[in-house]
Amino acid sequence: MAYEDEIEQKVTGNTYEECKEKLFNLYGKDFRITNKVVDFRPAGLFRMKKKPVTVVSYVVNHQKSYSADSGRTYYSGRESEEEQLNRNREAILQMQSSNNVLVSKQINEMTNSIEELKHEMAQQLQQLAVSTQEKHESIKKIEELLEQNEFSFSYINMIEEKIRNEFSLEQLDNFDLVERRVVDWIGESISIAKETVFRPPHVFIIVGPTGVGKTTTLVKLAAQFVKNYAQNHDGNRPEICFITTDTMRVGAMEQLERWGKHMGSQVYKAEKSEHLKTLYDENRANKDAIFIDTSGFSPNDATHIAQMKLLLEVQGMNPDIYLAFTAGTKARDLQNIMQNYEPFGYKSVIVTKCDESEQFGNVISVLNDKHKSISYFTHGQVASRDITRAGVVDFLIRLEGFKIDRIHIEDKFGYSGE
Ligand SMILES: Nc1nc2c(ncn2[C@@H]2O[C@H](COP(=O)(O)OP(=O)(O)O)[C@@H](O)[C@H]2O)c(=O)[nH]1
Ligand SMILES: [Mg+2]
Repeated sequence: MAYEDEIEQKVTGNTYEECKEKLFNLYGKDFRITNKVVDFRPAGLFRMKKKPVTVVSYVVNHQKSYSADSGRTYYSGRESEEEQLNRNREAILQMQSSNNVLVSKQINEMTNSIEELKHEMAQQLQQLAVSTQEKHESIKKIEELLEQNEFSFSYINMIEEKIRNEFSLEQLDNFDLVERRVVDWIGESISIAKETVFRPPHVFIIVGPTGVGKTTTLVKLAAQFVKNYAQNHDGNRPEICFITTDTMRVGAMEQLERWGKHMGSQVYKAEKSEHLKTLYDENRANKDAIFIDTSGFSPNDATHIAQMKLLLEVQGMNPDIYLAFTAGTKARDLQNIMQNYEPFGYKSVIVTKCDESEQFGNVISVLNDKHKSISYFTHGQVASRDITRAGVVDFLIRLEGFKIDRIHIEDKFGYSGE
């Protein structure tokens, strides 16, 4: 209720709280609410609904007045109606302008968020475009050819990367050019072992998993040695012998003895490192070459592998150690074999049973990955014939589906014996 000398005024809002806030913004605490009613107004698009409106009546404490620009100033006496109206108008303007600042700040923040979102979405779209980007036809074709040849996933990636780095989009359209270059890269990725210098007694050792053809290959190496020696020594035969350290396999000794007899060479058996040392010492002075056979183990049989490594350690023997594995072994298994036979310090590998395989991408990929070189291929069961010194061209001419320019690769990588 207002007293006689007081002027009752009204303020409206959606809620009572809103009205009080409006009054607080205008007068601080210097007002007194005299009445409060809730009214209903038509609202909505067609003004069908009625919306509640709170009407608050109030009086202002007249000791004080409010100036729009300087906040509170003391005022004595009653202000005229016009002054009061002006004051209220100024206050409302001030409130509006502070509201405007707030609203524009919020708009700015929203604009920034929208910009950030736009930027983020553009980035995501770009990434999506790259990941789903259609590969160039030539790259796709090369990828298919490499897969067909059983190259490993990482080898194929390496070649793709090289293609992207080396060729312009225009050059990529020329598939023959890309194909020719890829064949060159494959050739360059193959490392061929250098022939070792002949130092009698030259000791050959082949290690590797069971059944890969170690014994057969050792005999082939011996046969080849005899043949080459005779060619270089006026038809004279070299003095050679075999030593088997294979105590695991039934008939291992007999298998070798058969060959020894055939070649007119002695065959010895060594079960321990001391035996091997004694045999080596007895034969070193009068043999041109000594061929040592080993037992095969599963590549995961670390204990036996370590035992055999100890057995083969003979001071001063300085053998040529080869790791043998079959051409048809999966790339992942080859990785495992090469890793587990690493303790022998093999210089190069012999890829056996190439006659039973069509693709060699697995071998090329793993040798490249492990930085190992290859010395021989074997390709059959005939000891006097089925072994060849490895050459890059031998691998390249066996690439399936690739167009091979034989003259170009022979000029680039050297003549192949085949
Ligand atoms: N097709 C084919 N068979 C081979 C080759 N080398 C060895 N073998 C055969 O593979 C089998 C196991 O050979 P072996 O020398 O006893 O293997 P080891 O257990 O590693 O000593 C034998 O039947 C051999 O005749 C090859 O190059 N091609
Ligand atoms: Mg054997």
